[in-house]
Parts: sequence; C-alpha cells; structure tokens
Amino acid sequence: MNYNLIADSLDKAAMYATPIAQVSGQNPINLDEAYAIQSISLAKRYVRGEKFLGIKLGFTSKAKMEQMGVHDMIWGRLTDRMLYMENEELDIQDFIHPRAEPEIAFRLSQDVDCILDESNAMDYIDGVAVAIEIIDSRYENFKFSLEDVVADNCSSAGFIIGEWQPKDTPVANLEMKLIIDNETVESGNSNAILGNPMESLYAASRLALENGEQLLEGHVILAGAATSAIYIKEGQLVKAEASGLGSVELQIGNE
Ligand code: OOG
Ligand code: MG
Repeated sequence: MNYNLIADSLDKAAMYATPIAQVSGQNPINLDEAYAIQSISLAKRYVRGEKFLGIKLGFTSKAKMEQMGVHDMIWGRLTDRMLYMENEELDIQDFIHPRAEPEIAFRLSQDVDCILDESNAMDYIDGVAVAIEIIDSRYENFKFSLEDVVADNCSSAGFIIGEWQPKDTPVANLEMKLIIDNETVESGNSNAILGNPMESLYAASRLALENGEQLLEGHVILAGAATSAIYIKEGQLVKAEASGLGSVELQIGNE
C-alpha cells in the first residue's frame, strides 16, 4: 500500500477543503499504519513552512467516543497554521464541515525529556487555559473508523486559546461549556477527560516520547473535549467557558 498517496490525498483534502472517501473503505489499515500516514501528511505541511506546535489528544471522554462511535484514545499534531488569535475570524470556506469543542490547554515551560506525572508535571508547564478546538474530518459525512481518523491527524483543523492562567490553577472538576450565539449548546465536567485533564498531559508526554516527537518549551497540549462537538456556521460567535479558567471566543466568518 502506498502510504504517501493516502497522506497526499488527506493533505490535499484539507488544503482544498474537499472531502474524500474513507481510507479504510479501499485499504484496510492498522493503527501503526494510520500513525505512519499521519506523520507523512504532517511532513508535507512542514515542507510548506508550517511549524509543529504540540499535541492534541482525542477521544479522552465518553461523550466524544460515543458521538463518533470509537473506543480508544488517539493523538494528533498541532501546527502554527491551525492556531487562531483572539480577534481573528475563522473563514468557514477554509473548512469542509467544521465542528467546535471546548478544551483545556497546557503550555510547556521547558523541553520534555521524560514522562510527566503528578510528581514532576508542574516543573514542565507554565500555564493552563480554556480553548476551543475546531475539528474538520477530511472524510465525507464526518464518518470514519479509528484508523481513518488517526491517519487524518485526528481531524485537527484549528484551535484558539484563552488567556493563560497560572500553572497551578486547578483543571479538575471544572464546569465546561460550549456557547454558540449566547446559547449553551454543550456542557460537561472537565473530569470527563480521563478522570482529570492532567492525565491528558501525562499521556501526551508518554506518547511523544514513545513516538520520537519532541515536545519543546512553548508547545501546547490539548487535553481532548469533555463534551460532544457541534457543527459551526458562518456568522456565529463560538465561545468556550471553563469555571476558573475564564472563556475564549471565535467569530465564524465567510471571506
Ligand atoms: C476526532 C477528534 C477528537 C477530541 O477532543 O476528542 C477530538 C473527531 O472527533 O473527529 O479532538
Ligand atoms: Mg479535540
């Protein structure tokens, strides 16, 4: 099987915001192959000048696993091109069928050279924040197997981070909300994320080390959504809120 060909079609699907058929429909792939394809497709972004910016975890909550019909945690790569700044509009035309989800972000204070756990994690982060992740499956109808979505870099498409809070701000047991045009469309508790979002930070450090991916000072970890994701449309104001962490907003536009 030609991994490069699959990686290329996923990369182009993202670039031209045009969906493709699921990989597993024509070529059964296993999870290792799916991660290999993800890595090749990211290499194409790096060649174009995009910079690796950290790791996002997916399916760390039951709500997300049930919504998408999958059963395992996955990880993908974030790049600087996916990062939106406050006051920057998201152009809906750059996406296929984007969805938003409320997330928690960690920022690394130094390069990660070991697996993080409760004994050392505070030495490796310098901030926590509420975030919105924009996911946009490159597959038709947002339908995929676990292997498909891994090959597709876990649907990663965009993210925006709220104001960084002190690193010791609690992230466990927070009320989290996704609010669209002043209406709460999803709500959940941050402990839905692996029992405590800190577990996502630990898992990201382990996955990065196991896979030779260097997490460096300033890089970001997204812990995974506590709630289901919601389709977004032009003209909407999307907001994520987490008690104690504040909120962050993203305006959806159409250039
Ligand atoms: C995959 C991405 C999952 C999360 O937070 O669980 C994810 C998808 O649902 O398309 O980002
Ligand atoms: Mg997510």
